[in-house]
Amino acid sequence: MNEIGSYRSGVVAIIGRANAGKSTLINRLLGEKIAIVTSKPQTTRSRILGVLTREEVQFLFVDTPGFHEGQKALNRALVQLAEEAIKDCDVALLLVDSTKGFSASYRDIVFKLQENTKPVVAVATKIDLVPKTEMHWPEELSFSARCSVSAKTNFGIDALLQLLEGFLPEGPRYYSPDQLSDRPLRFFVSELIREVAFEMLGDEVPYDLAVDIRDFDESQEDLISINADLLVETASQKKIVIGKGGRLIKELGIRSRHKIERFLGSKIYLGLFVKHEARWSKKPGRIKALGYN
Ligand SMILES: Nc1nc2c(ncn2[C@@H]2O[C@H](COP(=O)(O)OP(=O)(O)OP(=O)(O)O)[C@@H](O)[C@H]2O)c(=O)[nH]1
Ligand SMILES: [Mg+2]
Repeated sequence: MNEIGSYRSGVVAIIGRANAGKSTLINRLLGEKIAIVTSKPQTTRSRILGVLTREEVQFLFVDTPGFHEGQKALNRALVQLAEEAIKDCDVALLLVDSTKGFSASYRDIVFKLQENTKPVVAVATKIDLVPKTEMHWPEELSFSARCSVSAKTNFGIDALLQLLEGFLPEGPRYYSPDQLSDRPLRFFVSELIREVAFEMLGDEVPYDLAVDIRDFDESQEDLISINADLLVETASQKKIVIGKGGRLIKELGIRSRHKIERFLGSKIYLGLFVKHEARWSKKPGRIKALGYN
């Protein structure tokens, strides 16, 4: 228990390689879905704030894009987001998928963390998928703490929160207790559509696909009307997303509408339009305008 008046608050950056389980963990920590999750790597494209307010502490969790190679402007921007999150946090969680272990590909992240003077907690994720063996963490990195979690079964989640509380400085309640994130609703809507597209499309198209909410109209009492463009980079990708006789885009629309209605707790109209916009993922200004920042 803290002394009266000594409220704690601070930023906890969640970092790690693509597909390590960062977004699943932030959703579990908050008890609410604020970040989309897919089985494919490089799902997250934004720094997403998730606020967890307790009586004596406010955690400002930041989900980040996974570290990955890739030379497009989009790829570089994503890695930069994760790097900035490391610099701006009070404590960093370094997530490593326990089914994969601490591979050599983590070296770059390790170097960046060593430059940083903030505490780093090593977190082995997805431990429901591995037999109970200790994760091997490299000797050269001295972590402030180590733990194992499963966002699926909830194992280790409360212990992680308790541990993190100890790393947060004294500070004010930055956000009101009912505020979950700093992003507008339309951002979450665009992400839910992207989540469906990621799972429905093969391996190539999702990485060149962006969702641009053109309008979000709440003026009607019992129906929110949303029109969104699905941007793709080539004419052939446009054909794939539309599908034979428009079947794929229709199914994508139905699945997206269900997810968005659950999220908003309201009936919605959803209009989806597939647009060929060459090179959007190579234009830093466009990437930012789409909310990937
Ligand atoms: N079994 C199991 N699967 C998990 C767990 N956490 C995440 N996953 C799965 O791992 C995959 C990747 O999860 P994400 O949360 O999207 O991973 P991420 O690190 O945010 O990925 P990027 O945004 O691409 O960097 C998804 O299929 C999740 O369902 C877990 O605790 N247990
Ligand atoms: Mg993610």
